[in-house]
Amino acid sequence: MISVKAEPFSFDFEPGEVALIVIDMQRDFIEPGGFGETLGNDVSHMQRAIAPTRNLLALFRARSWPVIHTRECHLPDLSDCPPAKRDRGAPSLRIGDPGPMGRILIKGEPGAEIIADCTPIDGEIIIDKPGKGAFYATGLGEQLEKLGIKSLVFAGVTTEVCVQSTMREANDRGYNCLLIEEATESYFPHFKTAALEMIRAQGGIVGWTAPLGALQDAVQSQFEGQIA
Ligand code: TIU
Repeated sequence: MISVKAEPFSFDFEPGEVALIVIDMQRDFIEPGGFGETLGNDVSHMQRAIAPTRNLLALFRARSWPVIHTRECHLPDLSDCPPAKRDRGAPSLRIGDPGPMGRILIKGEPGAEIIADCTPIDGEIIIDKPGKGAFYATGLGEQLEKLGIKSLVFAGVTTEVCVQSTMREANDRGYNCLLIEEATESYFPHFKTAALEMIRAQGGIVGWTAPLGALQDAVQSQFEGQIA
């Protein structure tokens, strides 16, 4: 058992039963000209999450623990995009429209790809999802069951939208969920702060949060002196 100094209390997990889920670290959310910017957001906020997420990926890869990447995107014919999602508001470009990184939020287009710093490596799972939550209309639940996962560590963007939605879905399915505080970002810093508080309030009503260093320390002390 590994015990992480987390909030609201220790996050304990078995090494063979943990997976990392990196939510939507895609060019469409992180780089100018993508979906995030078409909605009117300042995408520069996302930069802060990149290095911590890369370090978190390194930690899981060093131990050969499962890593899952998600991508919010839609089929080219938009058959999996509800009109209510595409038609809402007044974005500068809508889902499926051509933009500087190809069609906005469409599978296979450059904008839907994961940023270079977080590129999946062989053996890692990629889940394409049409919704904000990664369990909706995907095979994620079956994949986690097959792997015997009980605890999930989360990173990615944005904190209060796809990360929190997926944590809530996972929590309802019985997973213990830990969000790494520096490895997630919002376009609105005060929403990130509020989302972290919401997650761990009421005795961990949705899950736990911890700094990356707390997870690194816990893993290191567990395996100290052992051969990887
Ligand atoms: N707009 C926003 O904050 N987020 C999303 O639309 N998707 C994700 O969070 N990935």
